[in-house]
Amino acid sequence: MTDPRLETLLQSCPGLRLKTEPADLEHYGRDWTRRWTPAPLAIALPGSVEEVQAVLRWANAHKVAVVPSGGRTGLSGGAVAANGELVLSLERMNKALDFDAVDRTLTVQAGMPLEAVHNAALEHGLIYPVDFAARGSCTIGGNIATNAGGIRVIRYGNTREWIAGLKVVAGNGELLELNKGLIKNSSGYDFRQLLVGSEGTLGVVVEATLKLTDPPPASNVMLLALPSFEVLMQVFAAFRERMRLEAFEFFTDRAVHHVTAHGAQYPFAETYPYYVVTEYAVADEAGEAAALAAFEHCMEQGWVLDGVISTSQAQAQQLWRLREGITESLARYKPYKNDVSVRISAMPAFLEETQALIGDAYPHFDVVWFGHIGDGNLHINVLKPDDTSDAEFLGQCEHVTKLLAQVLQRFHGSISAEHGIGLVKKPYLSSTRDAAEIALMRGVKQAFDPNGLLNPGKLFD
Ligand code: 2HG
Ligand code: ZN
Repeated sequence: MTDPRLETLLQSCPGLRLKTEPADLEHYGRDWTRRWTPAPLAIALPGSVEEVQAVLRWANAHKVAVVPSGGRTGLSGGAVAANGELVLSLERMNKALDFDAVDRTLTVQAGMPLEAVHNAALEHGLIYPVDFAARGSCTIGGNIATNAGGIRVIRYGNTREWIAGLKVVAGNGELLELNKGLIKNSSGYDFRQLLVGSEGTLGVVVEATLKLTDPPPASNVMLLALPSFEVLMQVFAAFRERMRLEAFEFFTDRAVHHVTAHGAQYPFAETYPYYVVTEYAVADEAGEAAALAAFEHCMEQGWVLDGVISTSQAQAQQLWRLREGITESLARYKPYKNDVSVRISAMPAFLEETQALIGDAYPHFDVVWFGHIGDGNLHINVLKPDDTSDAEFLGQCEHVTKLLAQVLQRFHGSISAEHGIGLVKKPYLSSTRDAAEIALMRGVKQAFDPNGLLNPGKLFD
């Protein structure tokens, strides 16, 4: 430990666990973006709320920037520490603290992995319904910081819907207890909701009281093959009208190409241009009949060319893997990611325009489309060809994102549906939020973090 500031940190917070080995600096200094070279000052691993407060008070006294850190599975650079910041990892604060059967809430420390939250809820016969592929590695604190969405938003909404209360250490080290688990609370500004999606720029979430709900009825998973992009929203409407959908996700043949090369099993004899994986409740025979009716209607219309329904849990998982395995299967191509949304009603027109834009912009690049189409959220991953340098590839992709941001602005959409702005989408924030709103955001930041030490450079400068 060479930096003298770290001695003073340990004096302010005796017993604080610190890591300074180069391998640790690299590991904790980056997220899944891999675009920036990690260069944090050190990694602090507090074991209590008091230690988090002590670290932030020390940071204010010494004007050291702090990057709050969960599972670092983010895709927007929100947890990157590339400028001598202190990484504040919540990984040791990973326990369930309290379950209340009457309130149906689970209070957990922020460093608890999402999957552990799922399991803790199930132990009480309930579910925490926000779910996505990174469940094993991401943490609930990070989910809150980005208002994470995922594959069940269509049924349950985003993380924001499930937060009954938060304990947060603000930028100056003060502990805030926000909403305290209340369902009704009309007593002024709801800072709990302000903290959700604030990307670590206003405070460090240290504890969360999560709402739980009843497990869903039994469900089936159906994989559908589609002839074109144009019919996608018609298929969605036909299914949504007839069934209780738990998920409705789409992907393209390029996604299938990569995910099957990565080990996923493909159930059809032929390949098709577009696919949907949908999960729906089948509480009784009527549920199954409705699913078949929707399928048959879509086949008759020519909107669906083929389909398979899961007959076992194992098969349901196999079908899900075709969708959930996509991000991992693309990682080695250093993809440039867009995560955009528009209102569902605007989706058909937006898809048409975006498809033309992307087709023109990247004639030689492998572009993989997938996402949460039922929420109006598209993921567009552009894969870097081996013979194009990182810088050249990034330059081209940034240029196209500028054009995409203009289209989004016209459609009143968002440049970040669920991954956050972080560093990656910072240049495009003004396509989604107008100047007056961004000015207010700066004012809020100033109020919560007067010295500008929490995750500086993320969201806006
Ligand atoms: C998903 O929906 C995640 O699988 C990741 O949001 C999306 O890799 C991506 O672009
Ligand atoms: Zn997603």
